[in-house]
Amino acid sequence: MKTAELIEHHDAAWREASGHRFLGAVRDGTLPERAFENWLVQDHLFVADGLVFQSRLIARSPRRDQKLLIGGLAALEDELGWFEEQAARRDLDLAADRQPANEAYRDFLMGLEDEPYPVALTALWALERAYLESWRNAAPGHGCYREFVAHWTTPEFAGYVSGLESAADAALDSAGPGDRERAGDAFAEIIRLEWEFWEMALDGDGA
Ligand code: HMH
Repeated sequence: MKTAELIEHHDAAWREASGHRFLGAVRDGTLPERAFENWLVQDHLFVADGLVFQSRLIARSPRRDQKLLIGGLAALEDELGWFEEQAARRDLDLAADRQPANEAYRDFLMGLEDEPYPVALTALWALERAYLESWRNAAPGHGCYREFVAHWTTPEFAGYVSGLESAADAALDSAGPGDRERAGDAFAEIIRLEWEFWEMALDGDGA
């Protein structure tokens, strides 16, 4: 299955994750600030873990994907800086522990290191695409959330996600049926973890 078919095949779960009520609350302004800040601190940890995952993926990527993935890695490092600025502005302590859903997500990403490249790349595409789609569903965002929504829905980010889509399609094209099936399983798991991550942000801090 190729990337577009994966989304179609998991349509209901895809829409539940990328249309989670957290995002509706960002859009209409009913999201408690504490829930947003809880999410911000946890997502900073997630991005730090993502940077490790992506670094290791680059080490085994084919020549044709190096530029794309290295560009994405540099963007993740920028993103960490951006989270740090936002946290400083809001006086948030970033030295928090991972909440269980975040820990489970990290464990899954680390486990992908033992999976074939097309499987891990499909997972990377899926998590970035889900993130883009989620923030699009929160657009334009209410009040103080607007700048965040704008930040995660830029044309540059959308361009990166379509680059990942082409790369994942190329990798899946040359993969055997077993690897394709594992890529489908990884996609389903990413969608589940994305849903749990939003859920965690709402539950995790008294919201
Ligand atoms: C939970 N998924 C989550 N956080 C992110 N920052 C991304 C995806 C995109 O990097």
